Amino acid sequence: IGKVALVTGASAGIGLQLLKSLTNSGIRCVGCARNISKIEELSNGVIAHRCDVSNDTEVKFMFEMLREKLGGVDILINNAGLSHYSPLLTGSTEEWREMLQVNILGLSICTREFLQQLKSRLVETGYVVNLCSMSGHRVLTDPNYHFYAATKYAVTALTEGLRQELRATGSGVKVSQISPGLVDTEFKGRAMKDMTAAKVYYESNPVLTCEDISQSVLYLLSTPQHVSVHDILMRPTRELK
Ligand code: NJP
Repeated sequence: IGKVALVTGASAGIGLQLLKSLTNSGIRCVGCARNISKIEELSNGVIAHRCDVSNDTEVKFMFEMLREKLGGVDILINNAGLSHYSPLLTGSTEEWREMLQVNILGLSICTREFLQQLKSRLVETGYVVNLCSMSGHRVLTDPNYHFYAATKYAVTALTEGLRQELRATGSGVKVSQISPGLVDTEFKGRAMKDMTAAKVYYESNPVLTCEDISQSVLYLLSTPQHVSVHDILMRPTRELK
């Protein structure tokens, strides 16, 4: 399906791995993030583009630039996301706002602009993959991440909502989400600092790797047009809850 993929939040962790795996599979990749030096270091033809996904103007400009440079984008991987240690009783409004702006608004802005450029190219197929989370399906036992979980519950709603809107308009664009438990990235490192009990558990049990996630994305992209996978929910095998 398609030839050009845009991976958001591609300067670290899962996004950076996605750029490597998708490129190895013959897909032309663009990686965006606010700091693009790690993307620029990849020597595999990936295009690096500086963009804050929560900024409407920057996202619109990115899609215009990609239309001019590459003819457009066929696959959007909404991977950019963040969490703050920010309990509901004492957390800061600024941290909640940032999670809302990136995890929900950024994903929605990128999706809208992606679909509009497909429409303007008269392309009827394409793929949107949203990076959701295990925490978008069940309330975490760690109260410090309830606001983050709320943003990922929103991603679950947006994935299904988008599927329904696309089907209602007769579009052939597919949409899926991936909902992982803990993945070994800098994100995990930051989370572990704040979760003493979980830290002990995860230090002695393997968590998911970025390759596990990129393999799942490649599987989604390999499905035939008549198959719609809604969600890949994946945990480390030894995860307790
Ligand atoms: O995160 P990390 P992961 N505009 O921190 C970028 C979900 N997930 O790879 O802008 C554009 O290593 C940031 O780049 P920069 C998680 O919720 C993870 O682990 O330069 N980009 C960086 O490239 C997220 O949706 C786990 O700072 C922005 C990237 O996002 C996705 O997986 C578990 C941005 C974050 O890299 C990737 O997470 C789970 C902005 N405004 C779900 N703000 C896990 N790791 O355990 C941030 O269930 N970025």
